[in-house]
Amino acid sequence: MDKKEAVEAIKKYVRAANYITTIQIYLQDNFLLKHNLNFEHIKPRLLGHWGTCPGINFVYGNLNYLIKKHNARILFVLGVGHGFPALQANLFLENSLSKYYKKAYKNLNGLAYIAKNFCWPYGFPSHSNPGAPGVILEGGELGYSLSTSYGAALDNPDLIVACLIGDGEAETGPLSASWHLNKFLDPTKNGVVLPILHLNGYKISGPTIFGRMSNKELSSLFYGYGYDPIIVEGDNIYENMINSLEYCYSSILKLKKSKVVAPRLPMIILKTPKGWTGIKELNGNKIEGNCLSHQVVAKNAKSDLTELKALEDWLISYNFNELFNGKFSKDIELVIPKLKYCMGMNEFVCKKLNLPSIRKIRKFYEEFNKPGESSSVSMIRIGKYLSEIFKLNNNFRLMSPDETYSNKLDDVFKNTKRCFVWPLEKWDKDFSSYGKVIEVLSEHCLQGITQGYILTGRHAVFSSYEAFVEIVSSMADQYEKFLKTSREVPWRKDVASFNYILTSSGWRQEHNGFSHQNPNFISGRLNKNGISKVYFPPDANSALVVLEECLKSRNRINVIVCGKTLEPLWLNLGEAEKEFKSGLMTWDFASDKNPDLVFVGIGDYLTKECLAAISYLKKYLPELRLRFVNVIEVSALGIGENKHLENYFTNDKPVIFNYEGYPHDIEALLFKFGNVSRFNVHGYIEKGSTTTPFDMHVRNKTDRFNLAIDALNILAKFSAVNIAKASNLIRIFKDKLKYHNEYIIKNGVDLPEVQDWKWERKF
Ligand SMILES: Cc1ncc(C[n+]2csc(CCOP(=O)(O)OP(=O)(O)O)c2C)c(N)n1
Repeated sequence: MDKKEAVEAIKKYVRAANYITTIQIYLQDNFLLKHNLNFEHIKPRLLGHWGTCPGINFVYGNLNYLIKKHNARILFVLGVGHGFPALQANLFLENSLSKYYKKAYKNLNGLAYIAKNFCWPYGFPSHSNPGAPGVILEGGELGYSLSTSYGAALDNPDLIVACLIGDGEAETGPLSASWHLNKFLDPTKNGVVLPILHLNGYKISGPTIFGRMSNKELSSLFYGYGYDPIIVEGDNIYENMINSLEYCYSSILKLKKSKVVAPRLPMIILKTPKGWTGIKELNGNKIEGNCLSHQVVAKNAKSDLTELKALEDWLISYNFNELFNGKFSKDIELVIPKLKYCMGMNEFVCKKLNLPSIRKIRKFYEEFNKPGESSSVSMIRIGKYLSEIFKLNNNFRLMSPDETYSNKLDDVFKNTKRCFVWPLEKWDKDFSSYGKVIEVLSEHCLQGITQGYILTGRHAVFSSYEAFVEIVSSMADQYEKFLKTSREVPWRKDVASFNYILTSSGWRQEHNGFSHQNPNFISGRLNKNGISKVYFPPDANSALVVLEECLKSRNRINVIVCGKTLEPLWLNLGEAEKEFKSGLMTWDFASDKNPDLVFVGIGDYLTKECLAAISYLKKYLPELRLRFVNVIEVSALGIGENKHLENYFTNDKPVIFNYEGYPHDIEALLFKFGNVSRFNVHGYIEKGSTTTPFDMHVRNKTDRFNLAIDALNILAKFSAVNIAKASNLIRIFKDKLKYHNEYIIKNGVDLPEVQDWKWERKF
């Protein structure tokens, strides 16, 4: 096919795709317009988005031609998920859709099937989704296409990811930051992302910022980001696009072979009218080339004759019967690649991750004789373990918003580096173009790149400050929806779990204070149903056990919350494994039989305060019977569903929780347990400042003294302790709190009694 023939063939392909897109939005019958269009043929609810679709069809058709010509391997990532009827039209045309939906075979019945079922109850949804072949991004919440694409390209050297970005989408914070991800992919070792910024000029109800920039401004901006931008527009847009894609492809191949610092990869800025080829004008309003074409044009077509006629004329204008007579015309087939190269056929299998054995490698963990007698730092242990994973694998990445050192994971630099393919100074430490750690100060970018990496078959850990991971809460929500829907799609393959490690928690923020205290991400994950698991390993040994299990798990979001300070070890490896299995465990070394009251610790620092409260209470009231339960995994706790929780919490005794996050997380779970008045939950109550570590607990009433006071009040109420005795002791603990306050104001550090506290009690 020469170029002229190719242009004509692609034009026909796009015409067919535009028609198939349109009938999905509007028609429930008469799909080939065999009869004059009447109200009966129109769907009762007109749903979907037209405006972006013709641009998607144009890009898809042109990419198909490129793939066909070069047998290129291209993954298509659609940013504007609301353009799904277009994507679906292309999946239908290339026949990848029928691989999973037998009724969507490429014939008249298939055409009727996809048209009727688009945006139909129990049919196809309005947005790009896991039920569509080749899709790794939902695209409903805009802004994540480019970072997801970079994640897919990482360590996938044979892949080109064509990422179609809406110009409205490009205004979002996450997308704006993602342009810089080209600094982290050396094209000689990774795949390549080809960004296509779709400048149709409009969002929902007004112009886009990019749409009002001059070509010079656009070129300068993207040149500055490190791209080689090509603007595709104008009367000869089809020829222009073929030439531009050809140029991009050859430039990519060249850069993949040449080792250069700061490789300047191509990108396309595509200018097409919004709603291109649709209704030009309706009721005196400009539609094509305006935001009025964003969603459904002529939305009264089921009841208004003028609008029905406008729709009919529009559909007739594609002259679809010339392109399809039960089969598609030869020209169209010439544009479509062999099935195995089609973009909808991209499937990724979860690669094996070799995990070092915690038990075999002594440096990861520590054994001890007595709980609390020795100490360790969870994050350092984790760093050693991750470092070993880097030694054994090439399909693993650590993502960090500039915090690998700060989060004490720098042991990983014994076996890898931070990735950077832009110029480096000789004093820049632990950087190289092949490093497996991605450090960029954008949680959004890291979230997107991790999603893309995992959904294309690899494994990753995202380590963040507890407070600032909240920045990506909404992205994580969307990702969770994607995973949830994927589970309902039988042919979707397993993917590695998305593993977060949250550290620098609100309980140890003496450098920073109030701004750095926020456990809300944890609440968000717990609010979701079942796909997220939140773990609170109480010490370094259990942190390793949890991490290993999370890395083995599939199709989940795992959140591991642990500290980076030197803290007591409570569990040997075997005990940690046992607790992990049940999600919670009574710690015998801190428990009496038939307790009067149960303490429950959730979180490493909170556990320590509980145990300290127990040791104080037992010191003053040795006859008091207490139990300590540690919860390592809240989401699996399933209070109300787990039939055996009374084995831990008794049937009727008071229970005091001391919890890492907002008390409401636990209160909501306890609601189902019945007899809730006996539960009392301490947790983060939004109090903080730049103060001592212990004072952070005191302000939120999660410290040992406030816990002890609470216990005494309750025990007195339950008649387990004599009221006078309880009052007396409460006074002692209140005095301790007063003294603590005076002491820290005078000395700037915590009381020696607090700092030097060690678990010593024998039960
Ligand atoms: C983060 C986010 N904010 C708002 C919306 C609502 N929304 C849906 S489409 C749209 C306009 C998108 O414009 P653009 O990316 O240019 O897409 P196109 O014009 O090609 O349809 C908006 C604001 C959204 N989906 N996601």
